[in-house]
Parts: sequence; structure tokens; C-alpha cells
Amino acid sequence: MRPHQTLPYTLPDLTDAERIARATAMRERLATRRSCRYFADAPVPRQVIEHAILAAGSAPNGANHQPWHFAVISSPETRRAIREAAEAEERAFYAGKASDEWLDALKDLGTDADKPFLETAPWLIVVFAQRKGGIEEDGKTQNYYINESVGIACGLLLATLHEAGCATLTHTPSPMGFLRKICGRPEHEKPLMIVVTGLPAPDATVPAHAVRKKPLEQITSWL
Ligand code: IYR
Repeated sequence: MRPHQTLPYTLPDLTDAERIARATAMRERLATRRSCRYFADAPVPRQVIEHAILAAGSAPNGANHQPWHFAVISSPETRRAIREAAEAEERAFYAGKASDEWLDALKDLGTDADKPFLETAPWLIVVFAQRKGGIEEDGKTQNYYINESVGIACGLLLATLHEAGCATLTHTPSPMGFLRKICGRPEHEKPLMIVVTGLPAPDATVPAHAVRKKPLEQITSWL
């Protein structure tokens, strides 16, 4: 007897060839994801966003407290408010707060303080990490492995949106405290990132720099 309530767990009984084929296919589809900064203003169905958030909400996490909240913004007024606040922080960042080394690391990405995509893209998903709350969201119970949990959730969110044919951008204006106020979230929630999503603009480009990925030999050691 196991000392807790259990449910059976099974997975499809694949052959090794099928496992390899599925891993390859998934990897190849994920490899076409890019951070996109040029969005069309075309709509994307709300159901796409709902399914992507439910996928994010299935992430492994500390003690199954599911320490995340997704504030989904489509209203033009709120997108404008977020753009204005984000650009104010970014202007300070690019005009002096960032070190020369940091600005140098960004130069191949072509980013600057202008963030028009915050108004162009139809959906902004502001991801909050709940420092407290537990599964009942009581605002008091300690949560665990918060950044790890919400980071994995963001990965699943991005993967699902990509699979649905949506372009995405993880945007992290710093500091991000203003998002708590705009989204009406409590003090114990920490804004982690804005996931911008929609369709790519017809003339969208991505920085060539970002296409260079480290090879397997470099990112792996087999012990
Ligand atoms: N948050 C800024 C700067 C920035 C920082 C990193 I590290 C990036 O990979 C990209 C941008 C901005 O959004 O412009």
C-alpha cells in the first residue's frame, strides 16, 4: 500500500522507432519558434489563449500549489496603459540604467525602448508568480519552487501558442511592478513576464543572431 491516495498512470505503448519519430517531430516544430517583435493586428480566437493557459496550468510545480496567475489583456485601453508604463521603464533602461556590457549584449537583437507590439498584438498574457496562497489561493499558505514552477508553465504556454500558429514574445520590462496595479493583482504576486501573442506581421523579421543555437555537444554531457 502506498501511503497516499493514488490513480493509475499509463502512457501509450510506443515502439522505440515511434518514440524517436515523435521526439524528432516535436523538436523540429519547436525549433521554428522565434521571439517575434512585429505583430499583425489581426484577431486570434480567445479559445486558443484558453487552451494555451490550461496547458501552462498543467506544468509540474511545487506541492501542486500551482503558484501562477495569468492576466489576459485584449482591451486597447489596457494595452495602451501597459505600453506607456513599459516604455517609460525601457527608456530609463536604454538611457543609462543598463550597463554598457548589457547594451552590447543586446545590440544584435535590435531592441530599443519603443514597444509598439504591446498595442498591435491582440493578446497580452501577464504571468504572475504567487509567493503565497496554496491550492486554495488563500493568500497565506507558503508556495514552493515558485520561479521554477512558473518558468516551466511559461514554456508550455509558449509551446502551445506556437503549435497553434501564433507568434510569441516574452517581454520583461524592468521593474515590472506597474503590472500588478494595472492588472489588479495582490502584493504577494510577482509579475514575471508579459507573453505577447498574435499573428506575425506580413513583413515580420527576427534577428539572425537568435537563430544560432548551441549544438548538442556543447549543451550536453553524458556521464
Ligand atoms: N527588457 C528590455 C531589454 C532586453 C533585455 C534582454 I536580456 C533581452 O533578451 C531583450 C531585451 C527590452 O525589452 O527591450
